[in-house]
Amino acid sequence: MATNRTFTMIKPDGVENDHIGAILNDITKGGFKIIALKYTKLTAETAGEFYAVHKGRPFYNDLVSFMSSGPIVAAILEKDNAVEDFRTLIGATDPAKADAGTLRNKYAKSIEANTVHGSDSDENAAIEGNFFFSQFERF
Ligand code: FUP
Repeated sequence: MATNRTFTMIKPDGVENDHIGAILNDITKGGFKIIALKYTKLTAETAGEFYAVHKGRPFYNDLVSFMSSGPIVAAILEKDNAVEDFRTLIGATDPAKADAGTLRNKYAKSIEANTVHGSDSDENAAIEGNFFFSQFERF
């Protein structure tokens, strides 16, 4: 059954390039409700934990360095079929392959600095939301 929640991050490049407002606007225009929102920063340790599934991949160390290089914005989003619809809104992992109009097509510069994270399953959406937000912040 499709969940009604997903988790997202605006990555350090999106924050550094002043795209927070535009991206949140695109997200709400896309029909998603922002139900939790936080401006924060990952450490190398917490970034490593968040991306533990990629440990051992050739890009893992660079990914952890990049994700802890500056502030990020974390959010929980609500919409029918949220996980799948948000993956459609953000586009392919490699922005060069992302469809026109998707967030990565509009704002991202490289596969590593691809501006926006979106959970890939209902299970991971719950795990990732819990990683950033306490029970009092999640509603
Ligand atoms: P996605 O689900 O689209 O965010 O992509 P993945 O879960 O496959 O990858 C997570 C992150 O690892 C990407 F957002 C960027 C980084 N990555 C690379 O830097 N190089 C790669 O070849 C693949 C992923």
